[in-house]
Amino acid sequence: MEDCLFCKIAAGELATEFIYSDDQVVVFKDINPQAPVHLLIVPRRHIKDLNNIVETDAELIGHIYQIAAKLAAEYDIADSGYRLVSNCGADGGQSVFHIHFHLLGGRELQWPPG
Ligand code: D5M
Repeated sequence: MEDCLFCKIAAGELATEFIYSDDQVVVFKDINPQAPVHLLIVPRRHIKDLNNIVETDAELIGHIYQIAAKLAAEYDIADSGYRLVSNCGADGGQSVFHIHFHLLGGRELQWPPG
């Protein structure tokens, strides 16, 4: 999608170092980290937000969760614990309207979030 920041990052149009990438997703460090580990898992295909997930995206979403667990193990936060979050809409705190999943860990996270 034109003028979408995460579409441009996924397409390699911006100088962003990928922690992980495959044919379905890219993963990179959040520019404004909220925890010692703060990665963004982003599907290559443009989906605006959680409201736009459809039945045929089930495999993609499952894949994203698998990648999150794999990265949590690689970053040594699997045992201590971590959070996978997708903000949706203005009240949900979404600022980039290309769906993405925040993988946060490396410190004790508070609940409820702000
Ligand atoms: O999360 C959007 C997140 O995207 C927010 O935590 C900052 C991050 N961000 C924005 N631009 C970049 C670039 N260029 N690289 C890495 N991270 C970025 P949301 O849930 O939509 O508020």
